[in-house]
Amino acid sequence: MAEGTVERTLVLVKPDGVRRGLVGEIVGRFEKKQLRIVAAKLTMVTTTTAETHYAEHKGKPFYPGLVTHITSAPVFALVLEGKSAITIVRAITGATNPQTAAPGTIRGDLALGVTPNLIHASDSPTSAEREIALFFEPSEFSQYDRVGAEYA
Ligand code: IDP
Ligand code: MG
Repeated sequence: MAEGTVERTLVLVKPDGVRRGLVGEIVGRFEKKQLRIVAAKLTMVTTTTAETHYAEHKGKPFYPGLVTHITSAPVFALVLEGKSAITIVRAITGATNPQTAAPGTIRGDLALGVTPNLIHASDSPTSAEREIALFFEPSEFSQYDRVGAEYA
């Protein structure tokens, strides 16, 4: 089986996750998978940033509620790095609708509502690059070796 290439992906623990006290639970699942946290912060998303971040959804019925939700309280933003990180993080996150997301995934285990579905995770290398640049400056990144770095 081919080893994946090292990727970076943006994760946002959405306001529902922060307000429910699930930052540790969510980040912990990614840490245990041996992905490396290379940047992280608690931050308010401005309406301008929300509209840029979710531009692909503009015009959809759920878009106004999505922008309202993501700007309603802080998000915990982090960049995770590892082999095939984008695909792995999406798999651990689970399907968009928590009511059909598989048990064992974060949304499947912990969420019920569709807009408040706990997490944003980049869906492609192009999205990841754009989204990481929207939330983080280059100076906010750290470099270090994880224990078990040979796998990650
Ligand atoms: P994703 O977060 O799994 O990538 P997207 O289709 O990119 O899902 O949608 C972005 C976000 O918009 C979702 O995470 C969810 O919060 C919200 N959303 C998507 N579809 C619906 C819907 O049908 N009703 C309400 N909210 C939705
Ligand atoms: Mg998406």
